[in-house]
Amino acid sequence: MNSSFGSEIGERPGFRSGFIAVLGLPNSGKSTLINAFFDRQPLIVSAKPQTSRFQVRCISTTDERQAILVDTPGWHAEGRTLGKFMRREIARSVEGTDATLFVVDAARPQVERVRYAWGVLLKDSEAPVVLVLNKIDLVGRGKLPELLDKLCKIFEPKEIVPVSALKKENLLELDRVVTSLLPEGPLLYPPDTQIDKPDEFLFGEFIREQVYRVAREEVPFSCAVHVETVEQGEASVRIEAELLVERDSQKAILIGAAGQNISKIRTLARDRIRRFTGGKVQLELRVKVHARWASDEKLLERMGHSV
Ligand SMILES: Nc1nc2c(ncn2[C@@H]2O[C@H](COP(=O)(O)OP(=O)(O)OP(=O)(O)O)[C@@H](O)[C@H]2O)c(=O)[nH]1
Ligand SMILES: [Mg+2]
Repeated sequence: MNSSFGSEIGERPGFRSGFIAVLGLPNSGKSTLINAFFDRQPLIVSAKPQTSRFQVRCISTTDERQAILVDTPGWHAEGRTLGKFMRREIARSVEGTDATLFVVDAARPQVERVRYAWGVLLKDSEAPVVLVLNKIDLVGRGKLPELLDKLCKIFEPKEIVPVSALKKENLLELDRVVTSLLPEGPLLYPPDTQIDKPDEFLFGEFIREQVYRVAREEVPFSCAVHVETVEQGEASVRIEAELLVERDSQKAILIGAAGQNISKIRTLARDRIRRFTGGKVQLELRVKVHARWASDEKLLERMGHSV
């Protein structure tokens, strides 16, 4: 057993560890589901589809197991360079995984789209698949058995678990299933690690999350955040970031009349970062037009800080 982390966790006989890819259509609640495993919400979430763009490993450690839950962008067949980049991020997550959670929105199951995504994503994977039927809080209890039965027949998953990630319903059962699917093994990350991305990435994502909340029309989808400076103080952090958009008109929307929107984004992002770090946050934002950021693979890779 691995004892290099100087902790008893992970040294017990029967300890389990491994990778769980979390897949599904956009907006099915993948990131919300992973966040529910943590006190501090490491992932960004929004009511709009196509929020997550990168593969992000979140590490949840208990006395019994270390589950590395891999968040992925919602699967979408179309899209230019960014779409291709996102599909590659998903494909990377499926490789070498110990199990897959395929999240389906109970309120909008979209069976045909799920069937297509399932076929494409899992064609080379031998890992067991758990169908997580999420958002059951939005569906009448009477309708649930029929829906579960239907999905079971179509997809024949190893297990099917109805949950509400938002209301934290039935998550203990999901945890039990996840744990049972992990192989016995040592800690793969130090037990206090929660996410395998650097701070710049997290801060950039927390800023981007607020763009989804504040900006209208297509602006959030056309916006990327490039964190230029992170200066860590004793109990504070100073962050400078650029918000990249593709057109002048989007820049105008993002800034808003008399700077209203950007100042709202800044306040919300500062609070979100503060909730995560627990310290003081100084945040400076600039909006810049970069017509081709979404087709600049190198820039996308840098923003995703692939590890
Ligand atoms: N009512 C309800 N809403 C949920 C639940 N889980 C997630 N949501 C909402 O669904 C929306 C999408 O959630 P996300 O976690 O961002 O979904 P995602 O699958 O990560 O989306 P992408 O990253 O765009 O693929 C948000 O508004 C969530 O609050 C749930 O169990 N019940
Ligand atoms: Mg997401």
